[in-house]
Amino acid sequence: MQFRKYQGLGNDFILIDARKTESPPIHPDQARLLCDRRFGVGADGLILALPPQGLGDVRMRIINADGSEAEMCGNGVRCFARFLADLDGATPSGSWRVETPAGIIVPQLLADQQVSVDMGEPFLSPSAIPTSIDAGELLPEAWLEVAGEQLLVAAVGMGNPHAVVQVDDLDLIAFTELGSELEIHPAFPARTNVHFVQVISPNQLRMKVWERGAGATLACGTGACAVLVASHLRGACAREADIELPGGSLHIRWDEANHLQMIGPAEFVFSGYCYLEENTELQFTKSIDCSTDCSQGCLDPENCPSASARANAMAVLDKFSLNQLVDLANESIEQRTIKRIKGG
Ligand code: ZDP
Repeated sequence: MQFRKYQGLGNDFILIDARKTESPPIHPDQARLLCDRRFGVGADGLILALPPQGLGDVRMRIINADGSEAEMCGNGVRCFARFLADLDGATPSGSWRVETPAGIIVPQLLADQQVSVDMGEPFLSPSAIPTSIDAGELLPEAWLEVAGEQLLVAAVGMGNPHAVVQVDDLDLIAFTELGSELEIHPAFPARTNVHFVQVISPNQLRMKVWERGAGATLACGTGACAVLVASHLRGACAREADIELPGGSLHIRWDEANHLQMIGPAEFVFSGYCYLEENTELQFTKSIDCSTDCSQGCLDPENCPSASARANAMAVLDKFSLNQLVDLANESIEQRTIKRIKGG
């Protein structure tokens, strides 16, 4: 199977073109293996291009490094646009209507490897995020105990869930402990992406990302949008800001139509081929049940499971006399084991 690797601000993805296939050619376990940085290709997630099911040009599925599925992926959708352009050439408008579980998202190619994306509207209703935190006056927000600390956590949905925590100094927080615990906090039933934000000025924010299903990553596009929304509603920044992430900067604007507009880079890294071992699930759907599938004749004589079972049975029959076989059938496993231990 051929794949191409892309990255946006160091948030990296394996992309696979499956637009000509009916069903996804990859199982989540295989995606996890491919994303592994030591046993696989290495990536924060794997993205499949699939045939559209609705009004879009193409459909995108995102599998996190841990094999879980995400509804949306901001850096991923920029990489997705670059991937489609590299495979097919850009469309005249340089944009595509991409179907995602979070709705139709429209990336557009710009100069200098940049891509802008209409990321749609933010979700602020608790059930849509989803979170059990109550919808406050402006946004769902609550003090939660996380790794022994009290954190004021805001919840924002961008198709996928985000928790936003404002801090005075990003360099002084227990990032890994807080991120990993907040990811699985019961207030977020579908788990959550976690972001810590430090306000530098009304048009400049710094953030650190702990991604659901991927851990610490260098950037998160949906997360940067969620951070801008939460920070603006908290009165900490304007409707438009540069957001500095460990992997570089994203420009985010919350426009008059309530849509988030994101601009950032997406770059090709390398392409390759991989051979995927069949996993249990795929093997299971392919395995033959002789008693039903082979009524018209053996479907796979080379690997017929009942042929080897028959051969074993014949070998046993050849080895024993009829009387020995009757004894064998009448002995319990326990008796046979005792006999074997005693060397009988
Ligand atoms: O929601 C999730 O499970 C995320 N891990 C999906 C990936 C989000 C991403 N970092 C982004 O840029 O939006 C790719």
